[in-house]
Amino acid sequence: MVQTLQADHIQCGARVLPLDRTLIMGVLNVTPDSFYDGGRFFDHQQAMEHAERLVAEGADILDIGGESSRPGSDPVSAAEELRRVGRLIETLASNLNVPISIDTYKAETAARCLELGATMVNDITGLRDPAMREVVARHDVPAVIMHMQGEPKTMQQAPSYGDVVSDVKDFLARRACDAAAAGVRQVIVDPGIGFGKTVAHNMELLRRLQEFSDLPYPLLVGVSRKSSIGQITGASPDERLPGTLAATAIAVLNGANIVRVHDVKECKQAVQMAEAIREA
Ligand code: HH2
Repeated sequence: MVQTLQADHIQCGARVLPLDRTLIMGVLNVTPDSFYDGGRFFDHQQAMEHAERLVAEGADILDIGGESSRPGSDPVSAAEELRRVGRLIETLASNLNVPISIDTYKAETAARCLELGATMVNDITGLRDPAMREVVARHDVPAVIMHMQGEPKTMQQAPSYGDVVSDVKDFLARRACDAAAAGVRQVIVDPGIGFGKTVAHNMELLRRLQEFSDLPYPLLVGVSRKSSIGQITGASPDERLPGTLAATAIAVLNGANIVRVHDVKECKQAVQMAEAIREA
């Protein structure tokens, strides 16, 4: 089945998430080096408590990552990634009432996490690996196809586009077709703010986000505490909540269906305001 009209819900295992309002994806990184929460939730108990807090604050989905993709970061093995996130995903999936997404581009990691109870895959390489497409199709879970130019290690060296919006859209449409051809039935697309893009590219994507609405897929946007906010305002990652709220609200106003954020409670209020203004 190829999606032709934008879906009105996503189905994560037995859970159905209607898309009649913006969904909030809470971020939890079990890494020593993520740009904002690196090292904070390396301990299992702290990670559990934070996950519970994000859900209590209104997260509709939890996105669990075991490898940082910040610019300049080094990849880790699937074994190390699984060691970081496996037990946590298993515990969260059986104790929390929201879908768990695994933030990985490795088919081996995704397959194991889906067996442990995750019901969504978030792939920053846009399901580039055919083995990943096969895993997602076999488990019949939604997958986030994100756009990135280059690899995290070098992606910020000289990002360049013809027209950033059409280039990113074309990439997402092509990857979504490849995914559908492999049997993936639910695709979510993401322009990949900060992944192989200058500040100007990121701002143009956010300003022209509405142009993504002619792709027949739900749209996810992650701008939370990212370095563009720092470059514009001079704020450190710890100080970027106000910039995050502004950018997240504008993403919602311009059509984002899902926002990926570290600060669920605060972003939920920003999302509610943006939705109310959009619908007024
Ligand atoms: N951003 C990050 C990681 N994964 N996935 C999607 N779909 N969209 C994003 O914008 C996105 C993502 C980077 O943020 P974070 O996970 O907080 O940092 P790190 O990669 O350093 O762990």
